[in-house]
Amino acid sequence: MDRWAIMRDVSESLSQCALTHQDRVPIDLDVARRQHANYEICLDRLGCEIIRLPEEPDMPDAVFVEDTAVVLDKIALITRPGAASRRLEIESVAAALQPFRDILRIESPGALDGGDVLVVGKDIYVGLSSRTNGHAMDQMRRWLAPYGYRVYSVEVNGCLHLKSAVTAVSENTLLVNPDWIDSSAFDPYEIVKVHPDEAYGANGLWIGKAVIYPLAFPRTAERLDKQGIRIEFVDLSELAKAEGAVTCCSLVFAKSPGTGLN
Ligand code: CIR
Repeated sequence: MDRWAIMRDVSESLSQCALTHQDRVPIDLDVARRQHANYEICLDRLGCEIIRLPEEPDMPDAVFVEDTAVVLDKIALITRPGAASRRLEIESVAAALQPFRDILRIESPGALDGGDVLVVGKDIYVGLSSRTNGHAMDQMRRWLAPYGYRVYSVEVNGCLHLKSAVTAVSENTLLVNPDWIDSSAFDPYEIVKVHPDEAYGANGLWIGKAVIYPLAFPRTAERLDKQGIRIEFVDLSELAKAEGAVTCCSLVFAKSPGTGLN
């Protein structure tokens, strides 16, 4: 097991989650919990030791731990989520990260959701979205420069987060929905575009040997397969109704900083 993965159990209040681009539809909590458990098994299979935080019954979106922190080699940046309803989620995640990384924090008036942060090596792309603002990006640029990171901004339109529109699926390949971002920002990388019928298909979780990817997007999965990318399928249909995707449900980071593991 060479990575940690912080996860949090699904909240019983999930059906009261924040929604921005989707209509509210009934969520089957039992199915959501089962799917979440299968996702955990998948992480375990890919070499992640799970740190499971207890359910937060009064925080509907707390299962989406990705939004509360950005974990880098030496430091963890605790976010200040753009939705005020989510700001109580951060302290327990900060406490869980404390033993492993030095902690930095986004400060007001900065607002940042981890879902808006794409880290590719030393390049950090920050989505300017309804949840993340320029103040947060400026703070990141200032604080992360001494660690050798370059921080770039990317406008996000039409979806919740930058990582709804682009994720890394290998060291040099990005999976992109070009309708929601200007993909020329990512010219140095090989680009795989989502199938036009699968707008939400740009979110995959790359963990070394494989990409954890939703069953819901078979045509995009075919494109990844053609690129030689190994896929571990998961069904996250219930969490998708809460506008969640694959990356949002965990914070994955290397146990030994500096080993270059993503
Ligand atoms: C929210 O609106 O904050 C949640 N319902 C969904 C958050 C999904 N997080 C992510 O994509 N990183």
